[in-house]
Amino acid sequence: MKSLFWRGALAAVSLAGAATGSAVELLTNGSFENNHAVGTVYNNSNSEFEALVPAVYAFGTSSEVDLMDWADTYGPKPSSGNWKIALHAKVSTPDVDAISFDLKTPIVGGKDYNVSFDAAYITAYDPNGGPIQVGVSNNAHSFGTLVFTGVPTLGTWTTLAGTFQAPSDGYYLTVRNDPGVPGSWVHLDNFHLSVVPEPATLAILSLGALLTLKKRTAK
Ligand SMILES: [Ca+2]
Ligand SMILES: [Ca+2]
Repeated sequence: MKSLFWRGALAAVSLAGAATGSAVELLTNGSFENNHAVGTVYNNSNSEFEALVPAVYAFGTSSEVDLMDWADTYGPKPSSGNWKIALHAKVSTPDVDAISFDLKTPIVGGKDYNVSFDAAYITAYDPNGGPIQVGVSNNAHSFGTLVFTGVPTLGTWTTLAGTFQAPSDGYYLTVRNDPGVPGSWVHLDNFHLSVVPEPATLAILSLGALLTLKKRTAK
């Protein structure tokens, strides 16, 4: 009985380890490293951007997404790898840039997800540093439902991260400037999305059940 107990306990502990271990990345090109550019290309139209960066789409009405490499002198160097992007909320119109990411597996409504990315805003041309909004969508070219908002810092990277419960199933994670804050040039890199691991408490509960079982059998 003892060996069976310890085998069960070990299984429960390894289950807990699996639950709290490294999360599976759902984005295929969240750092923009997979692209066909040879150097910085500013102000790509949505279709130009999509031709340059596989598995990432563009659909904002600003339609001028910047793809920048390590040699670019605006803002901080890419926070991951050699490439970053920048999204622009125009100064005098409500036009914003927007992108969406392909997912390895679709988002499942009701499940909890962790999202994180690095953001910095630059005042070279625009005064503001408006928030960046993240959504879940079934359409690569529409924002879908807002699930997270993060506020960038001036000139240096800050990691913006949060957890959200998916409002519905979704095939794309979407990103845009907050349309309510015009005049913002926000640099972005290092996007990650993963399912929040099942609570380790499940494993702890099963360990507790085994301990109770052991007490009973010991009597
Ligand atoms: Ca990158
Ligand atoms: Ca631009």
